[in-house]
Amino acid sequence: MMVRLTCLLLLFTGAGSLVRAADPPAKAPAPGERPNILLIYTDDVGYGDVGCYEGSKTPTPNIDRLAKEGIQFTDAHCSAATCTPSRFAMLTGQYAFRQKGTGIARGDAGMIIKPDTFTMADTLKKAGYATGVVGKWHLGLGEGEADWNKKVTPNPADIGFDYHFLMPATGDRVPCVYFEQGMVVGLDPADPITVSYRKRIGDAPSGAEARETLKQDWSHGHNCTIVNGISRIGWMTGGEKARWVDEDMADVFTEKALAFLERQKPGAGENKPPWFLFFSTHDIHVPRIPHSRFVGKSGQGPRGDAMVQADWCVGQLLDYLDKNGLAGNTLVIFGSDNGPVLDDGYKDDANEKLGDHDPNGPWRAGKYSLFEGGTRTPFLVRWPAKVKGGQVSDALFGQIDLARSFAALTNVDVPSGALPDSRNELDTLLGEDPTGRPHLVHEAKALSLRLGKWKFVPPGKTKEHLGPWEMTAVKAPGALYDTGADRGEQKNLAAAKPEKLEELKALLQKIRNEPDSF
Ligand code: NG6
Ligand code: CA
Repeated sequence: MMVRLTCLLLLFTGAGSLVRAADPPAKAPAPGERPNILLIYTDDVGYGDVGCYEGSKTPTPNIDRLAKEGIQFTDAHCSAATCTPSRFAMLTGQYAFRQKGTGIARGDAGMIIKPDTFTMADTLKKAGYATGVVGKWHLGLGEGEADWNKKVTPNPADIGFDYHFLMPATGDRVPCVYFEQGMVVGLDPADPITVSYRKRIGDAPSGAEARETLKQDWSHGHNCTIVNGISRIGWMTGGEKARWVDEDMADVFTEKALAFLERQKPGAGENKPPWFLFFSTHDIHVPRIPHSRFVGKSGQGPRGDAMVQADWCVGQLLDYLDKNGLAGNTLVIFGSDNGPVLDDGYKDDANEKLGDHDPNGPWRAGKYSLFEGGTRTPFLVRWPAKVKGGQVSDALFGQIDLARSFAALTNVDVPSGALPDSRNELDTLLGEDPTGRPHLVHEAKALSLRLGKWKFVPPGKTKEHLGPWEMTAVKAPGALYDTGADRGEQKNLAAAKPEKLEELKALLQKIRNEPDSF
């Protein structure tokens, strides 16, 4: 099997190019040269949801600052059109389709990234960094159906994070509690937590029964246990004092992130290693319940207000870097885990109050879709010590490449077989390579593929619009678009360019068979 695959690989890579056995040796950084890394990862934020991107009517001055002082990417992608597989791919450098069970995770899913996986966090830990993650996780915890009253393992400490403070899954899934260093925060042992995704538990009225009491009504799904006046997916009893208050969540995450940074500060005469913080906002995922000080600030209802709130969080972190003299040598990266969605299960006026704001910018469809809007998301990079501000990059970039690019940046040897689909694209990340990756897979149940500007969408059905959706049927042999000349993927060139279509199909098959970096 291996021999056959290797032969295939050699065939497809063609003359002149060699199979990548290992990364080119990274230049050893001068002492003190390695930057801190702040990876800001937002949820369901579309290309047009950030003020500096085409189509946006949302004020995000703090995020826009990253573009002004760094690089704004126009063709950067998360790996998948939903959260769990995108996060999995970014942290493991492996396309999610290679591992079963990487679809949207339940709130009681076991940890999806196995402890023996060498991750982005392991990479930076190996480089000597202090590593932390604060915010949305949605990659499972424990062995599955965890007992939340005890220490839950495995957890992010087993995949390279020294510190974690998390929302276990999503805001719309139980358990609705924070989770820090393996434990639920603020749990009263006299009021234990039980969580179930199999059957109803407890006798509290559900979101389906007590609809008139809800702070924000649901539109589809989300009608099980009510927490803080909002009904969720799944059932939960107990843990009353530990339950989060949605309105305070952005403040809580920001405070925990700043506290992590504060702990990395060297004392007088002390040396401390650089740090890596993965700051993962809940905004702008549903339920969108921003703090009262952001309500009405976007003119777009709760969805836009949640974006203003996310921007505030970014502002707090950037201010901290400024005040502590850290801005110059901190690599700040801003991204999103999938494309935009409007009605994602709650009646929060996302469609009604949209106005002329364009969440997916010029791209087609959004979250859940195989079209560009599914993964083509805002992506900004700032590192004042190394990167000139005010740049725009049209390079094809995949978040899946962050892990190996960080390895190159910090001069870490990646163990053989690790980060299998991740490429060292440090030059692209820092604005030196205007082309980027040659190709990139996009996952949304099925797989689509970009090769340069060309895009292949396989035959089958995929989501259209931003919720409520329609299903679009792509007929055999699939669709071929030129995303350069035809940004909205309107002109299917499959019949006009059958060889190009075959080239992309064959390449996708090759990548399916064998990770790209080998
Ligand atoms: C869907 C949920 C949606 C959201 C999504 C995951 C329903 C009807 N829809 O199943 O609201 O939670 O899963 O989003 O329940 S993600 O960004 O975390 O992938
Ligand atoms: Ca998401």
